Amino acid sequence: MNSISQYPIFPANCKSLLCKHLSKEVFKQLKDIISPNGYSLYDVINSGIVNIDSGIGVYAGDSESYQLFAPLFDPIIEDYHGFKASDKHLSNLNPNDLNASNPDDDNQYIISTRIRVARNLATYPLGPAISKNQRNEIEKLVSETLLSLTAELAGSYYPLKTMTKEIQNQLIEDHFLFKAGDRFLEASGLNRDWPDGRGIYHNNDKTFLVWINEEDQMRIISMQAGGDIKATFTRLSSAIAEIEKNISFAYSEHLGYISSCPSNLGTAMRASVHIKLPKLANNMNVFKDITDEYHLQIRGIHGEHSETVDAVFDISNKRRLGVTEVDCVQDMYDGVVKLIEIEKSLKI
Ligand code: ADP
Ligand code: ILO
Repeated sequence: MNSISQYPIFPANCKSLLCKHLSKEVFKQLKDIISPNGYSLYDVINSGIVNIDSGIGVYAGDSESYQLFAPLFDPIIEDYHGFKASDKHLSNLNPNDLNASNPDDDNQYIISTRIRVARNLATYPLGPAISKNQRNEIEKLVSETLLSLTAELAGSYYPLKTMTKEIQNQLIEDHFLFKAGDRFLEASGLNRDWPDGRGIYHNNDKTFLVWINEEDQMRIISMQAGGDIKATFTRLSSAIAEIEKNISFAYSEHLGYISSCPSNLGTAMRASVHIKLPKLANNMNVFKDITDEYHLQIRGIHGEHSETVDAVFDISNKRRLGVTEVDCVQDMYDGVVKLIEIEKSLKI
């Protein structure tokens, strides 16, 4: 079992929510707590200690971690999501409630749309605290469930262990597969026994994909070329409903869908477009004002912590907890409509 007895020293330039909210008092209060799955304060904070440039810096090992280490998690959750310990989360995955006709019918700006949710199983600890056997059991249960899907969702499962390096690299390059060796996940314990128990399921068209046992036990993804955000959401919503017939997801009335990183709690949804905005790229202040107003995040096109290429950006919702899934997609849609309008109006 990992433990920590000394209050960690953070460098002066540390900006993570961990160093902001781990006071000496909170440290003292939590340092000897161990969750039912053997997860300690050391495990919660190690990623943020090893990676001083973390934005958040903490991971949960099980649903119980969020209660047991609440004096640290609650202020981090409130800071990131603006969601208080007394608030309740609500879910709405009904595509009929989404108001989103294609904002880019002639395909001038939006290259592709992707919407994903994270899911973990109700009856297992989260990835950072899971055993190798448990991880393998999850791989079996989830892949068997996916292989029973029909029609548009029907596809094949590809375990990482037996995948050639060439196929793996091509899937990463094409934005379908997770990368290996993420240093934030490494320090949280999420990469133990890699690549055992990990893999990807996808349908023939690669419009419906599921990552198994990466940061969360499932990342359920719907994606397609162009800007039909509603069609992408509709596919995701029906896939989730099909999977849920066989698998119970970890969910709490307060925090919604339980994820290993507190940034994904609630809807666990990231709805994004890859969008080409060369003029806004020259006017980053205007760009950032719009993304702030519409609660959006800007990423590079090779995933989190990557840089942009040729003025193509990954634009996604930032809010995930205390808002519904429909709200998340609507945030992204409304912001993208505004970005396209301003891009069209700019001279250079
Ligand atoms: P996540 O979305 O699961 O939090 P990442 O930001 O690392 O994680 O993105 C995972 C992969 O999905 C990356 O390869 C990224 O380029 C790809 N991706 C994200 N949004 C889109 C999109 N709208 N179109 C195509 N690929 C996308
Ligand atoms: N632990 C990293 C990443 C946080 C958000 N991203 C996720 C969930 N993949 C950090 O604190 O910067």
